Amino acid sequence: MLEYVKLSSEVVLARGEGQPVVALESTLITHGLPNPLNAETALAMEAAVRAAGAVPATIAILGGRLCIGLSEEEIRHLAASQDVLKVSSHGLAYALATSRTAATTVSGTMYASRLAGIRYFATGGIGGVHRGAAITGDISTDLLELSRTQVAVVCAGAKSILDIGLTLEYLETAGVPILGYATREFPAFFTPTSGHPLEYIVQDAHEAARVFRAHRRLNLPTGVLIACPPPQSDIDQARLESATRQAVHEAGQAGITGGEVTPWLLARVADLTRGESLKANVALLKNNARIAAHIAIADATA
Ligand code: PSU
Ligand code: MN
Repeated sequence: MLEYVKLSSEVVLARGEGQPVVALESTLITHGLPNPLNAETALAMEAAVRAAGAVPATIAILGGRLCIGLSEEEIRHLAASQDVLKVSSHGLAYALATSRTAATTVSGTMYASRLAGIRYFATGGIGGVHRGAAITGDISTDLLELSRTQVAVVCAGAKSILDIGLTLEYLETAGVPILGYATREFPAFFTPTSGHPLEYIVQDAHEAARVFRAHRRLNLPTGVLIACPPPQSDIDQARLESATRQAVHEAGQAGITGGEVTPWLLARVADLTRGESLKANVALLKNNARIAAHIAIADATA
């Protein structure tokens, strides 16, 4: 393994025993959720992976090392840290070469997972084409990484801070298969419905694993997106939509750009909904972690 990469002892052990590993990202800890909910959620995701019988590997850059698997202490420390760099695939080399502490986004975590030979990765929502991208040009590197890195990403679709239609068009052009996990519709993070139908539907973990195995056997270079509807929540959709519109408008007014856009919108929507969005967020993160573990196990035992 590269000099930059450090595997946790749990991950090393899992590899030796051929136990499936599920990668988890760290940007949702440092830039997606407030403290201390972020640490509790990250640990709950790890617990969900373990309860299903797989081994979690939360990925982050600590002291210039790409850590594949963090200890509870490292997660709590990261969760309480200020000024952590948010790195997508384009920031990995910089963060490592300059010995930074950094959280990896979906794209950064996908790349790291592939490097470490981890096939499945669970997150909340992927980045995508932002509303108003025709003017701002804001398209997440997550989409580019999905187009070129062969990792299965288990998510609840994309948040409505994004233009979901354009995000799906991008993925379609890029050749990224999207599997609806027991759903016929692309989920929109807080809600199982987005109005966008899916063509490829899998009924369970075994079917999802079979598709990703076939994808690998065919040597298709892209990732595969596995879209899971969020668990039921009583979140008020109309209120959420108006909060999202307001947040997107305010971000434009405030001149927020680049990597700050997504964290800014997430925090603003949480504020505007008085934290109502956070409960649903945590529930779907745990759900996705559990499902990713089930698929990884089905894949390993097929
Ligand atoms: N969407 C969410 N919560 C998140 C993110 C996205 O609902 O925490 C994070 C993920 O780490 C994702 C990143 O990879 O934001 C995308 O950032 P950007 O739009 O700057 O590429
Ligand atoms: Mn962006």
